Amino acid sequence: MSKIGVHSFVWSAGSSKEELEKALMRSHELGFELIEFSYLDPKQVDVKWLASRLEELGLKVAISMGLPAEGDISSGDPAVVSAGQDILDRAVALVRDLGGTKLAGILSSAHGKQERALTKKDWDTSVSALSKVADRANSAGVTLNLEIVNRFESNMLNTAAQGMAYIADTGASNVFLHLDTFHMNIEEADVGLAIRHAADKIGYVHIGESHRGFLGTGNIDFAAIFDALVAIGWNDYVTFESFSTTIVDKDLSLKTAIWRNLWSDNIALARHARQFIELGMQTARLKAELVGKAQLPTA
Ligand SMILES: [Mn+2]
Repeated sequence: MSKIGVHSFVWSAGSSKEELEKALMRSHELGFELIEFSYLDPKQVDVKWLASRLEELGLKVAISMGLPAEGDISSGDPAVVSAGQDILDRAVALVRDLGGTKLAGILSSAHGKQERALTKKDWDTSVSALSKVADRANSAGVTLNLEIVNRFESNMLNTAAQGMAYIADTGASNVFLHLDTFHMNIEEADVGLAIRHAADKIGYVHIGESHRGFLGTGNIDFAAIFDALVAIGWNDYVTFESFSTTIVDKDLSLKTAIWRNLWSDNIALARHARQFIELGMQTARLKAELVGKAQLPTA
């Protein structure tokens, strides 16, 4: 069995009690074991209620976010860096208060297309700022999982190797990579090799298709990805992420350039994704077993 999660934006981009309850129930009913929410503002959302609903349903939770320009911890403006650290601290607290352990997403710089290349000074500023957040997250039992995204969404961490260098610079033991097949498909020389190379630093995984729609209907080589995950002994969550103009989040839909309608039936989409991932992982395990087994003559 694989541990499979789903991003709540498959269900809704809203954060009213009714929308959150619907997202929880749909995820649970379709057999997902984790739900990922984009950062929820505790001023708008009853965090205690949400934590108790997660517990009742036996659902694990992860929170993801992308830093805004005004909270870019790689900025040359100390006030902006400090604002970014506050945003990250609040997200860590939310993860803890919901009973989770993982904060994921674009945590080391602003999310969005940048107009200039990153400098060494920007890198060092970010490493130093994130290290301090990681320290505090450690006491809260929360890991920081840095999403590696494509060049149009960040000018900092575009490959797993860059992410590993960044993690090494922080010297922190609770900072990991958050890999996403959609982004890896754009930037990595070889997605399977990149997963193997980063093996012991991977903390969280997004499974998404090249056009972010139904899995298997784009051009991503999922067999190679599932093979690599099995080869590194991955037994943590993989979370299905998909976007369509059916569900619009004002901010994220613009930053991720969701212009096309890839699906409208989210139940069919999620059911298919869960089966696709389960079967893909199962097939990869069967292959690994076959190649590892020498059948010798016994007589
Ligand atoms: Mn992602």
